[in-house]
Parts: sequence; C-alpha cells; structure tokens
Amino acid sequence: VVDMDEEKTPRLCQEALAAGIDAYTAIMEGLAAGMDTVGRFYEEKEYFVPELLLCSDAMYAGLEVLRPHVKVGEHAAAGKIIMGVVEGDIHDIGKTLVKTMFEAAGWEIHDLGKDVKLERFAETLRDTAADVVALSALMTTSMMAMPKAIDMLKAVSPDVIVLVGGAPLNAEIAERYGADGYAPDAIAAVETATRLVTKAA
Ligand code: B12
Repeated sequence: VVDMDEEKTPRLCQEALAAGIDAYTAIMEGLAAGMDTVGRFYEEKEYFVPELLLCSDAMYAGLEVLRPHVKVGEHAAAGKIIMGVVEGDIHDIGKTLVKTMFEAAGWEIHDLGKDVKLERFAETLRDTAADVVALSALMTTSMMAMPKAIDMLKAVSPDVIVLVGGAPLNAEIAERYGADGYAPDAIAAVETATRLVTKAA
C-alpha cells in the first residue's frame, strides 16, 4: 500500500491468506496499517494527494481479495444499517472497512457512499426504517455537519440509533453532537451497534 503498488498488494493479500493469516487481521494490520503510514508521510510532506490516491487504489485492490474471506459472525442480533460519509468529505476507506465488518456480521446494509447530502440519510431512513445510521467524517470541517444530520434523522425516527466515527471524532464529541454511539474502529463499530440495538429491543 505504501509503495503505491496496485498489483503487488493483492498478490501479497493472496499470500497472506495462503499462509493462514486471518483476513480481518490482514486488513487491519496490513492494509489499514499501511494507510496509517501513508497518512504520516502525507503529514510529513513526503507524499502528496496523487500519492495518496495511488495508495488508496492499492489498498482497495487488496481489500477486494480479503473481503470475501472475512469470517461471518453471529447473525442473531444483526439489524439494518444505513452508512455513508457526510457531505463535503470524500474519504471513504474507513467507511468501507466499517462496511466490511457489518457485512461479515450479517447486517443488511444501505451504503450511500461518500459526500452524501444530509437529506439523503434522512430520506433513506424514511424508506428503509433502518435500526442504525452510521455517519463517517475524516475532516474537522466535514464532521461539523453531523449534529444537523443527527437532528434530521431523529426527526424522521426518534428511536433510530446514530453511530458516528472517523479519525477526528471521539466519544466526547459524539456525545456533544447528540449521537448514540461512537467507535474508534470497524470491529468496535459492529460491537457498539449490536449492543445498542439489543439494548433498545
Ligand atoms: C487517504 C487520504 C486521502 C485520500 C482519500 C481516498 C479515499 N478513497 O478515501 C484523498 C487523496 C482523496 C484525500 C483527499 C483529501 N484530503 Co485526505 N487524507 C487521507 C489520509 C492520508 C488517510 C485517511 C485514511 O484512509 N485512513 C485509513 C482509514 C482506515 O482510517 P479511518 O478513515 O480513520 O477509519 C477508521 C476509523 O476512523 C473508523 N471509522 C471511520 N469511519 C467510521 C464511521 C463510524 C460510524 C464508525 C463507528 C467508525 C468509523 O473505522 C475505520 C477503520 O478502523 C488522511 C490522514 C490520516 N492520517 O488520517 C488525510 C486527511 C484526512 N486528508 C486531509 C485533507 C485536508 C484532504 C484534502 C482537502 C486534500 C486536498 N488539499 O485536496 C482532500 C479532501 C477532499 C474532500 N473534500 O474530502 C486532512 C484533513 C484535515 C482536517 N481538516 O481535518 C487529513 C487528516 C490529512 C492532514 N493531516 O492534513 N485524502
């Protein structure tokens, strides 16, 4: 991923699987860890946006290989979830990893993608009556849309569980924004959503 190699990354993912490495471990300790390094290089001005784009292409190529092998968890408590990256923000790698884990846990997913207009979250909630809406933001600017999005969602359905996440968020901001939950990573996101849905039932 760090070498921007869209061919070698999926090949290494195949090798990891063949070596018996768990797919989720390979995603988090391989692909996502690579993106962390890429982020550091960007901050140190060693990499710029074109490099980031090539790294994310490599990361997605690897994810294609690993995703089908992520172990499917307990289906019992699975629910229906809407997810997306809020408007003004096109960083979708984290959201895609979160999606992968919800998929593995057997949730029904409505992925709205990136740069999603706030009205679309509310409309989709109206159409699907989902249990959970997961909002992702990677920028301190875009995350400021979250309180408004949460208000709009609660106006459609006061009982909907809104989960927020992304690098600039934390539990304190999430609470201040009126979210029902926050999680720092993809596995914790599924655990938190499952706990909140079970509690609400
Ligand atoms: C890759 C990257 C890009 C790529 C994105 C490619 C893609 N398809 O996503 C590209 C090149 C497109 C890009 C563009 C830009 N970027 Co950029 N980018 C990054 C970078 C290096 C890594 C982000 C990433 O993918 N991390 C890896 C993933 C796995 O981690 P994650 O997203 O945090 O997700 C995990 C958790 O947060 C959590 N999570 C995520 N979402 C959710 C949701 C829920 C509900 C839950 C519970 C959990 C959860 O689970 C995930 C998995 O564990 C970061 C720097 C950094 N260190 O974060 C900058 C960064 C986010 N970018 C930044 C900037 C400024 C930009 C640009 C404006 C640059 C420019 N001048 O054009 C544009 C923005 C365009 C826009 N409007 O959105 C800044 C944001 C600063 C700020 N204001 O906060 C950062 C922080 C870099 C920096 N230090 O300056 N970028």
